[in-house]
Amino acid sequence: WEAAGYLPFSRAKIGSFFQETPVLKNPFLEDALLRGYLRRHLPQEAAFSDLCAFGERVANEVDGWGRECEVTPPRLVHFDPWGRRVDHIVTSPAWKRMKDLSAQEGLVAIGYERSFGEWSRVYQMSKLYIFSPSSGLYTCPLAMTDGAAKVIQSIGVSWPVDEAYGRLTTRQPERFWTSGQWMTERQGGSDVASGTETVAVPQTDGSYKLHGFKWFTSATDADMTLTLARAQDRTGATTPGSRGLSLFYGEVSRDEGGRLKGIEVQRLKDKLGTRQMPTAELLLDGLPAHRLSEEGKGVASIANMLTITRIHNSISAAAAMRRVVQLARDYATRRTAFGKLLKDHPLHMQTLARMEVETRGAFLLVMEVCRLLGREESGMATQLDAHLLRLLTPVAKLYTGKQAVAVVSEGLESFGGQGYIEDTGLPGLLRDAQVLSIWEGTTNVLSLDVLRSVARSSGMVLHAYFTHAKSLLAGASNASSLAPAVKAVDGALSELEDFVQIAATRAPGYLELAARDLAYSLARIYTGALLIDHACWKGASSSDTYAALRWCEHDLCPVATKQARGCYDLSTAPLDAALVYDR
Ligand code: UCC
Ligand code: FAD
Repeated sequence: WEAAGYLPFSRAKIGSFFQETPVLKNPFLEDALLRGYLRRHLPQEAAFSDLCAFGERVANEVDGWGRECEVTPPRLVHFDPWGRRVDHIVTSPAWKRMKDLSAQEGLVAIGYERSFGEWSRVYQMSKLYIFSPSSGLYTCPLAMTDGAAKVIQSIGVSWPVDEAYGRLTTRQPERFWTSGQWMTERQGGSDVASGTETVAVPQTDGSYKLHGFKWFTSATDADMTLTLARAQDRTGATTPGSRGLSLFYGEVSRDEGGRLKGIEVQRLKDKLGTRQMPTAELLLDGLPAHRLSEEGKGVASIANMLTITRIHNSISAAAAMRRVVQLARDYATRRTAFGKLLKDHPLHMQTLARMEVETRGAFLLVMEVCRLLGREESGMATQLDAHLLRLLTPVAKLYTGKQAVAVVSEGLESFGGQGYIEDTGLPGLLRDAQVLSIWEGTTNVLSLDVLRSVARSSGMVLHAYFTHAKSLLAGASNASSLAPAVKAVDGALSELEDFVQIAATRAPGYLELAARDLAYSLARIYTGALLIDHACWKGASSSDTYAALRWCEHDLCPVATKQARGCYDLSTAPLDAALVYDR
C-alpha cells in the first residue's frame, strides 16, 4: 500500500472523499410556483423568455458578482493622499456591475414602462425575486430608487425632479441614478416625528440648505436622496412633531475640489450583515435641497416610498427563503448520511417540505400585494383593491421578514456544519435576512401601522379583507381535496371577525397589545386563502393542493386563541414588565 502511494492521509493528501457542493441552477426554471403563478396571470412569451434568460445569467454570472460584493465590502476613504477631505465610499467593481445590470435589465424601469399593464409590477418583482439573493444586496438601492421614482410620480414629474425621474427609471446604464432614503436620525428611526432634528434653512431662491445628522443611510453611493427635515420659518423657528416635517430632494454631488457638497461622511457602519453595501452616518452641513411636499406633510409624502420599499423588502424575504430551499434540496441529492442520500430520509424531507410551504405562502402573499400595486398604478384598482393594498403592505412586510429568518436558519441547518462555514456563502443569507424585520419599520411598528390603516379607513380595510378572503374561498367549494383547508380558513375568518367586534368595545390599549398577533392572523389567514385559490386553478398541481393543506394546519388566527386566554387584558401589561425585569 505504502509503496504504491495509496495511504490516504499521508503528507499533502487529505483523504479521498470530497463533498459535492450544492449547485445553483436557473432560479426561474427551478421554481414551479413562480412559473405556475405567471402561467396563470401573465401568460406572455416575452415575459417568460426574459425571465428564463435572466435566470440563466443570475445562476452563471451574477451570483459570482454577488459573492464578490460580499468579500470586497465597501470602505470609506476620508482624505486624499495630500490631506484633503474627500469622503470617498469605495465600492467593489462587482457592485458597479450590478448598477449597470440593473439598468439594462430594467429592474426599476419595468415598473414605470408598464409594458404588461396591470401585471407590470408582478413581472418586475418576479425579476427582482430571481435576482435578489445573488444581487450582493443591490436590491436595496433598487428598492429606494423605485420608491423615489414613485414619490416623484405621485407629486408630479416636473422641475426640480424631472431630470432625476428620467434617470431613476432609465435602462441606460450611463444615465441611471440610484436614490437614498434618509429618514433615521440618532433619536429614533421608528418615531421619525420626534426623532428628526434636521433643519431646512430657506434660501433666497426658494431652495433650502439642510443641517442635521442622518444616523443610518444605506447604499450611500447614491446619486440623490429623499429625506425629511423641519423647514425654518422667517424667525428661524421650526415646528415639532410630525406636523413640522417636510420632504426634501437633494443631489449627492461634488465641488470642483472633489469634496461632497454639504455632506460629510462620518463613518461606515460595522454591520452584522448587508456588508456588501455601504451604510453611512452622514453630517448634513448645508446640503442643497428642494422641498417636494407641502410644509408639514413630509411623512405622508414619503409614505409612497415606504409602500414601495416595504414591498421590495417582502420580495427579498420570499426570495431568500426560495434560494435556501433550492440549495438545500439540491444538496439533499448529493449528501449521504447513514447509508443513504439525505433526500431519502423522510424526516429530512419533512423539514424541507415545511420550509417549502412557508416559502410558497410568502411568495403568494407578496405577489398579491404586487398585483394590487399594479392595478392601482394602471388605474384598474377598485376601492376594495386600494384598501387591500394599504392593509396588506405592512402585513406582508412584517410577516415575511420574520419568516425569512426562520426559514433561512432552518435552511442552514440542512447543510449540517457546512451551513455554518463562511465561504460557502450560506451564512451571509442568514445575516442578510435578519435585517428584513428591522429596517423599513420593525415588526411592532408595522403592526401598529396595520392599526393605523384600520383607524384611518374607519375599518374599511378590514371590510375589504374579509370580502376578498371569502371570495378566494368561494372557488374552492367543490374541491373536496381542499375541504380541510377551506374549513380551517373559513373558521379562522369567523374567529377574526369575532375578535374585531370584541376588540372594538375595549379600551385603546387592548388593540395595541393585540397588534402583532392581529397582523400575524391577517397574514396567515389571507395566505391560506391564496394558497387554496391557487390550488384551485386549472393548471395547479397536486403539490399546490398539498401546500395549501399543510399551511392551513397552522394556528391561523393566533389573535383569537390569545384573546380567549386574556392575553390582551390591560392587567397583563404590568405583569409583562414585572416578568421582564424580574431579578
Ligand atoms: O430603513 C430604511 C432602510 C433603507 C433600505 C431599504 C431597503 C428596502 C428593501 C430592500 C430589500 C433588500 S429607511 C427608513 C425606514 N423607516 C421607517 O420605515 C419608519 C418606521 N416608522 C413608521 O413607519 C412610523 O409609523 C411613522 C414614521 C410613519 C410614524 O410617523 P407619524 O408622523 O408619527 O405618524 P402619523 O401622524 O400617524 O402619520 C402622519 C401621516 C398621516 O397622514 P396625514 O398627514 O395625511 O393624516 C398618515 O396617514 O402619514 C400617513 N402615513 C401613512 N400613509 C403614515 N404611515 C403611512 C403608511 N404606511 N402609508 C400611508
Ligand atoms: P427603535 O425605534 O429604537 O426601536 C427599538 C425597538 O423598540 C424595536 O424592537 C421596535 O419594534 C420597538 N418599538 C419602537 N416603538 C414601538 C412602539 N410604539 N410599540 C412597540 N414597540 C416599539 N434608515 C434610514 O432612514 N435610511 C436607511 O438607508 C437605513 N438603512 C439601514 C440599514 C441597516 C443595515 C439598518 C440596520 C438600519 C437602517 N436604517 C435606515 C434604520 C432603520 O430604519 C431603523 O433602525 C428602524 O426603523 C428602527 O428604528 P430604531 O433603530 O430607531 O429603533
